[in-house]
Amino acid sequence: MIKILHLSDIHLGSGFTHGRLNPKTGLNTRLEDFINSLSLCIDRALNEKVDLVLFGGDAFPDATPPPYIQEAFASQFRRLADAKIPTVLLVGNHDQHSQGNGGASLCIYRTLAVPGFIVGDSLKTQKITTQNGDIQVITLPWLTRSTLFTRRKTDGLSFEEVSKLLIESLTSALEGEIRQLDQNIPTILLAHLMADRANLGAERFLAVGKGFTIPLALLIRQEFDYVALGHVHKHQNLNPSNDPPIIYPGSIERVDFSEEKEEKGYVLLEVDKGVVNWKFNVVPTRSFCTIKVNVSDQEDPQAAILKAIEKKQIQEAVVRLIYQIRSEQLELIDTREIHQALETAHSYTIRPELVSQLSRRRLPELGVGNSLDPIGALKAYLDNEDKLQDLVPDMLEAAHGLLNGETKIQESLTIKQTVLPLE
Ligand SMILES: [Mn+2]
Repeated sequence: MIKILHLSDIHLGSGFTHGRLNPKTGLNTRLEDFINSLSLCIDRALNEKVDLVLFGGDAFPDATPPPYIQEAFASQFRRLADAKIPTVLLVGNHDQHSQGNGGASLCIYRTLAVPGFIVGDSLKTQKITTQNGDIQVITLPWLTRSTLFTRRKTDGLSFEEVSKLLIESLTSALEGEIRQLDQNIPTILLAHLMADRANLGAERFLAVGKGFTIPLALLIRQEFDYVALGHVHKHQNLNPSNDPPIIYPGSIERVDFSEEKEEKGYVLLEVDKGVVNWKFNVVPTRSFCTIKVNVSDQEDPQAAILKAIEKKQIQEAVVRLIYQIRSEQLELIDTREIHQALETAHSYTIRPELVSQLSRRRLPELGVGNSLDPIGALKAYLDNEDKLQDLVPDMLEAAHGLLNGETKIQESLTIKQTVLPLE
């Protein structure tokens, strides 16, 4: 069996706003967190003596990371080169220049001819010899319209038309690769893409512009023993019947709060022609913690906020406190005390949200998609207003009268003057 470590979406150098400067190193603590996670992945590859490492793309937030971040990435991957572990670095959307030209941040590894390193920046089948036998890896980097066509072919076409052309073009190009595969050795497709059944993580906010969605049917091929994906930050297997497994390992660290509840890690797998075993491995990462509390109906909003903070494990976590409050309650808030309560967090933000007194409760019966006649709407309103219960028969009668064009409604209206409470 050939043993492989599959990781993806490193995004080294992102999320600095959630960190702080480490005075000892001069580095942002979130960069240190990301480097730590990456080094745990590389440690595992070395300890397991894997035969191959597959990186699914998105090394950095963009194609031109500052040199010290490039260096941090390189010094981790160098450990694989030193141990003579073949490594494939796939190009993700964040690694490409947004204009499609100018190469990718990872191409330097090919230029330098790092032994055993392959950069996947085009659709190509790579035959790799490992200490436990040969394997073929088809690399499929992030596709843009310029990857598969000349500009003229797509000029004037809508996004949907371009998308359809691209899928057609990709289908035949992939078919071409599949036909020339060696039938006797295991095959892996390594691709950076958005599959049409993927459960989105943060990537939907990070991507610049709209990308192409690839139909799952294109990936479920009996010729593949394992499909190693990158792009979506939430770990998942898109093909639970595992024929083949279609795996997003997800990002190795939390890029933002949308990944608060996700476990982060990498996949270890063993593969042979027609046989595959894989397992997701969790990397311990810094926790993110959202504290959201509505204190607008609290007599002591300060106490309610402090209590909400107390309930959470905020030690060394990246914390965001969001509290909803009425403007006249603001003077009851002692921000100094809240800062103190959050002191043990790694970093935190505080966001008060003003609740307008005029904002009304929303009735689900009156929501979008429900159509009610005026009487139905009035009934729904009255059902939810306890204070008006005594008036219900009169008001309904008056409403019926109004709708029927009657003018004799004076009597019932006079009552309202005295009783209608306005909130
Ligand atoms: Mn991506």
